[in-house]
Amino acid sequence: ADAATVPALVIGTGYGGSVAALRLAQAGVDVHMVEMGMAWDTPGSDGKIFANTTTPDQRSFWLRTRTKQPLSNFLGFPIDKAIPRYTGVLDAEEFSGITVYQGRGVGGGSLVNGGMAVTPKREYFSGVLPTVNADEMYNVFYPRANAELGVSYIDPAWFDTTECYQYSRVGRKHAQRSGFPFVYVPSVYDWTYMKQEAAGTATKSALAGEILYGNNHGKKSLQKTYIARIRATGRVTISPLHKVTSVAPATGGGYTVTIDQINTNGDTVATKIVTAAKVFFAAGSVGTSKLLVKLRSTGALPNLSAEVGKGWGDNGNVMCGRANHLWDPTGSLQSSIPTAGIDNWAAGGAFAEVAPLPTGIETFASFYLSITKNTNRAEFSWNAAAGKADLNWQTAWKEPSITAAKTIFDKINSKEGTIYRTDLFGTYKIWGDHLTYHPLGGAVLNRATDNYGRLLGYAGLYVVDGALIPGNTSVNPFVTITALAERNIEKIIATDL
Ligand code: FAE
Repeated sequence: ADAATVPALVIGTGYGGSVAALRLAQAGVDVHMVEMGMAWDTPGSDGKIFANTTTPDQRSFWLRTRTKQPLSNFLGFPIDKAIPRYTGVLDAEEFSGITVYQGRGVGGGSLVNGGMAVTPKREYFSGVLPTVNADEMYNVFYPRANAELGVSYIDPAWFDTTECYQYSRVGRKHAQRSGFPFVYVPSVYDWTYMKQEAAGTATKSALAGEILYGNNHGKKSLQKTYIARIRATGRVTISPLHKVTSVAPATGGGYTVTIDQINTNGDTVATKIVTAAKVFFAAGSVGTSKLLVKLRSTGALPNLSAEVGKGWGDNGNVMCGRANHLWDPTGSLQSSIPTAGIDNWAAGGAFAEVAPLPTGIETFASFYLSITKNTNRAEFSWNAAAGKADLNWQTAWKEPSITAAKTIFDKINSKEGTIYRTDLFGTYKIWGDHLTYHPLGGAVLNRATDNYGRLLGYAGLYVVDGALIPGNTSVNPFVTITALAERNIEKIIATDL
């Protein structure tokens, strides 16, 4: 392959990568973005780009022959099914003690996520990013991130009346009767569009159960925000179905980046070499950490800090369901976009989102994703024999998360005279403690990098994604990932170009 040369190469097209690419391009730098997933710009034979949660198909999962749905069971029955192996949009990446769900494609996690766009409470920020100036974040970078991402709140009057949030109103009632603060959760969903879905004047997306495998309408994924503006600069090339496998110092300066082009079976069809003056790691917490521990151990970047790979956390994610009384239905029509939560962070270390179960039938279930204070941290290491990176997280490390979540749900159950559902994650299993949607850390700010994401040991290499955040954000992470990337790239453009 002939070696092309670019001033800046960005690995990954999620939040961190999109912020970096946009700001570099606006500063006059030509950027090449490399993305292992698909472009997600072409409809399939059903006329839709993304598959529905109720009918997963090859588009739904990254290189699996069987679905691996976060809720593996319903009414005790396993619901996973065979699908063709394909470069689908949701990766359920299995490590020894945890399955880490991640988005794959141009837009990264924004393609699959729930769109909950939460800025942490300022009083908790020093616990999230202790070395970052909070005044700057809350005066400049959080507002910038919220504006660029298109974050807004649901109209409370509509929330109070619409059929599709009955499940959330049941959640509010139960929270308040037990004395817990109920809060609205901001979102990047287009609320005007959702109202049109409810009125029957627009094609349904949130109201048709679209989530996890992509939203065909309504959700402002990065494709509609940062990436649209990236394209408008005319300075950025995006290469989907290209996976970075190595980065090493180039003779004469800069870095040699090795890239495998893959087909939709995941097979390598070509290997390309690009020389880049600067390389931005934005492959997500897991992707960036795996790549960096490999490069440190295999001799490509031996001077990377011993901190690389450390400080990984699951944002304390744990799921559970409660069985409601027959007189307390949650509704057969449930918007797939959560917009409400129960805040018991101060007293119990848990923030629980009232999540939908968009099955299309009445389930009499309330379902919750809790974000909890869990201080357990895992480490990535290179397994030379297997030729892959391992993560040493243990399932038992979720115990503090379950304890924190119980401060909310044991109390609600006792007040309401209800019980936990035991049919959602297996047979007689209450807690969804086997997974996370929120991987964070592995190249922690001011430890593996300097205080702006410059990798120690190598000038011109940067981390700009969720790998910088030490394991927990107290709320859903993408607004913080975006705001931190805005802060860091502003400094890097001012001082390193
Ligand atoms: P990310 O968005 O993961 O982007 C990394 C990109 O790099 C991906 O597109 C990868 O395919 C690509 N990549 C990886 N390795 C390579 C390689 N070697 N070569 C080329 N490309 C590569 O990273 N967060 C919230 O704040 N609110 C929510 O409601 C929410 N819901 C979620 C629901 C689900 C089901 C999931 C999975 C996540 C959810 N998240 C949510 C988490 C959020 O999407 C995640 O924190 C961010 O997407 C992480 O952003 P990064 O920029 O770190």
